[in-house]
Amino acid sequence: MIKHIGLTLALCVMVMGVGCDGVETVSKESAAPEVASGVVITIEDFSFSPETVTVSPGEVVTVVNSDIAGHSVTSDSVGAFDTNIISSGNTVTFTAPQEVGDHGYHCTPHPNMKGIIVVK
Ligand SMILES: [Cu+2]
Repeated sequence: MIKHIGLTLALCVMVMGVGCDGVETVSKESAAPEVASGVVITIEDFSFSPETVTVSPGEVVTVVNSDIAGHSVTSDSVGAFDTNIISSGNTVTFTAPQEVGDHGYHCTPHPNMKGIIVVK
């Protein structure tokens, strides 16, 4: 199940260059896996690096999964943002919330993995 979702996501990113609306990918405009100069969160050794990032409202955040396992960046507040499972070695983007403040997030399969998106 989890592997299947990851594969589907990977295929969508590679083939279509856009997010999969069906699996609730937040970014709808530019999900191309290009590591821009913007904010990048790297996942390694079952943790987010850096754990706290500061962004502008609606800024695109790139997530690079350099770990051996699949992980997600999922807002603690349900529905704010969710990358779904990012397979090992994959890169995705999502759009930060418009709402100013601290937005905690976690990894769905590993709830002990936590981070904060600070929007200001
Ligand atoms: Cu994880």
